[in-house]
Amino acid sequence: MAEEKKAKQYNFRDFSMCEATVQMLEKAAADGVETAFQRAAEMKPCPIGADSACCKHCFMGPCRLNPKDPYAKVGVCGATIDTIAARNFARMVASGCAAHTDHGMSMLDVFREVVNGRIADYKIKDEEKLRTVAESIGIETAGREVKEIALDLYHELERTYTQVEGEIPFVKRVPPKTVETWRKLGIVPRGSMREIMEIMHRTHIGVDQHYENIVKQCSRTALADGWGGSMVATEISDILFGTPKPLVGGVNMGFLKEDHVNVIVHGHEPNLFESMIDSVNDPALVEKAKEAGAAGINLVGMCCSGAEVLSRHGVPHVGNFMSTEVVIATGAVDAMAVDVQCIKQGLSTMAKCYGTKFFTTNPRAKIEGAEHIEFHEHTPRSCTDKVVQLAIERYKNRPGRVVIPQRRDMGIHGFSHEYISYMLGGTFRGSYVPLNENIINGRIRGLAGVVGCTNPRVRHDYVHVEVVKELIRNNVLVVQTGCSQIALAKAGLMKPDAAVLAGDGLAEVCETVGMPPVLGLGSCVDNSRILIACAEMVRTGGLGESIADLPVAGAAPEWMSEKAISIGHYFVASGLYTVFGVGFPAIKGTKFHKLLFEGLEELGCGKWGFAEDPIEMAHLMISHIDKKREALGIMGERERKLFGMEDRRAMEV
Ligand code: NFS
Repeated sequence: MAEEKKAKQYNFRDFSMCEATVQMLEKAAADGVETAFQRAAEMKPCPIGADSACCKHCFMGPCRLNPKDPYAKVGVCGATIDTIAARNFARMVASGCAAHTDHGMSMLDVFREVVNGRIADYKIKDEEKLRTVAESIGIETAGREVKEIALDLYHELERTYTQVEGEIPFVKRVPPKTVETWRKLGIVPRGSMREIMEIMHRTHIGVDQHYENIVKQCSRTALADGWGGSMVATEISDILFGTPKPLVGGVNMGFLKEDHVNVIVHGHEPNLFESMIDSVNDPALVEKAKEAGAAGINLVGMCCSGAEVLSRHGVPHVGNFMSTEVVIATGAVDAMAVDVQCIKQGLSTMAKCYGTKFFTTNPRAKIEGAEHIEFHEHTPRSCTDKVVQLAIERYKNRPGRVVIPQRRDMGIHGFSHEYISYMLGGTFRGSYVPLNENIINGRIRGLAGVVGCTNPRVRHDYVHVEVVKELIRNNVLVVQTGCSQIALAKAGLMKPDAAVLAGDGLAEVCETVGMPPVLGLGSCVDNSRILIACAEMVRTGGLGESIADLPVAGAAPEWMSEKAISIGHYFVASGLYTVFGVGFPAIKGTKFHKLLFEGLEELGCGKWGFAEDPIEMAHLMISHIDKKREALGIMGERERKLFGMEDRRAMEV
C-alpha cells in the first residue's frame, strides 16, 4: 500500500500576518485540507519562467534561455532575451487590460439597457456624477434631460472599446502636457479592442521583434486600461450605484455570524453584488431564513467587488485574495457566489470539504465542481434569490463545526476623488487647492498609491502594511484600493486615530480634517480614481504641468495577477514611478529591463522600480517624491528633518 502523504508542519504565522487567516489555516490543516499557501510552499516557482526567460509563443520551442547569462543563447527563431521578455510582458499587459476593459464594457452594457428602460432593477442613482462625467468629455448638459445626456454618454464611452482611429474619450481628462508626451511617443490609445488585438498580433512569432517597439504598444494598451476600461467601470458604477462617500465599515472574518445564513459575494462586477443586497433584504427570503432557524441573512464581501460595496454601502468585507479559501474553513459560509477574476479554482475543492454551496454566475467564468446559476442583468434577482434560497438550505443542514475568528476591524472607507476634493476644500469650495498647498508647504510630502493583490510567495498582508506605515511615518499621504486596502484596514490604519503613526505634518492635516492617513478608494478598477486625482492636482496648479512632475509614486507590494502588470504599466506610462514587490518578470542588466526601469523616464513617462523589502520599497518611493519636490523647488527645510531610512536603521541597531 502506498504510504500516505504526510502533511508537512508549517508555522502559519510565516504565511500570513492576518490573525484570522492564520487561525483558519490552522483549522484547515487540522481538518486535513490544504490551501494555496501550502501549495506555494511546496511548489517553488520555475526559475526560468520567474525571470521571463522562456518563450512558448510557437512550437519550435518552448525555448529556455539562461537567466544567469541571458545573452549567451537565443531562441530557435533567434529571439533574444529582450524580445522574449518584452513579448511575455506585453501578453500580460494585454490580458490585464482585457480583464478590466471587458469588466468596464459589461458595466456599459448594463448602463445602456438601464437608460433604454430595458433593465428595471437598476437606475441612475447619481445624476450629478452623470453630468460631471459627461461634461468632462465635452457633452453638453445644460437644460438637457437625464436620458438624453446618458445616451450621449453611452455612445461616447462605447468608443473606449471600439474606436478604430483617434483618441479615446477620457484622454480629454489627461493634463495637456502629459498628452503632448503621449502624442510624441505615439502611445495615445485608440479603442482597447484594437490595442489588445494589435498586441496579440505583434507578439506572435515573427512579428514585432524590437523590445522598444513592443514596449511602446504595451504603453498604448495599458493606457487604454487606466484611462479607458477601468475608468469607464468606475464612472459607470458610480453613476448607477452611487459615488462612494466616507462611511464606517467593518473588515475581517468576525463579520460572519454563526446564527445567520452567511452569503459571500466574491469577484469584480458590482451588479451581482447590488442585486444580492436586494435579495438578502427581501422580506420573503428573510422569513424563509427564520423558518430555517436562522436569526437572519448576513451578506459579506471579498476581494474587489467586496471592496467596492464596502466603499459604497458599508457592506462588511471578510478578507482579501489570500483569505478566500480559508474563510470557507470557518464552516460558517453557507454560500459563496463568484463572478469574474481572482477566483481560485481551489475554492471549489474547499467548498466541497466544508459543504459550502459554491456558485459561478458569469458565462465567462465556470469552474468544475461549482454549480452554475447564470446572472442575467435583465432578470438579476432570478440568480441572486436562488443563491440565497440554496444558502438557507445549507444553513439547515450545516455539516460541521463552525469556528469564526473573532476579529472585527472598523475603519472609514469610501473615499472618492470627488470626496477628497470636498473633504479638503469644504462644501462651498471643494477643490484640490488645500491638498496641493499642504504638499507645497511640506506638511504632506507627497502622495502614494499602494494597491494590488496578495500573493503566497510573500508573507500575506505584511509587505502592504509595512510599506504604508513607513510612508505615512514620512508624511506621505497614502491612497489605496483592492486587496491592499483590506490589509491596511485589518491593521487598523483606516481610522482617523491612526494619524498617531503619521509624521508631524501629515498628522496635523489628518487631525484638522478628521481623516485617516490612509484613504481607501475601492476596487482595482478604482485605481482610475488615482489617475483622476493626479490630473486634478496638475490642473489645480503649483505642482508642475504634467503627471510626471508630481511628487507621487505607486506600489503593488504583493502583486500576482496580469491585471497588476497592466495597472503598473498605465501608472508608469501616465508619468508615475511604480514599485513592485515579490519579483519582476525581467532580468536586471538586460536592455528590456533598463528601458522599463530607466529609459521610459527619460522619454517623459514614469518608470518601474522593484524592491522585496517593504522599508526599502517605501524609501524608493520617498526618494522619488523628494526628487520631484526638488525639481519643483518646494524642498524646504521641513523635509530635511524628516525621518529617513538611515535614522530608522540607526534606531533598530
Ligand atoms: Ni487587483 Fe489582484 Fe484581485 Fe482585486 Fe485583489 S488580487 S490586481 S486587488 S481582488 S483585482
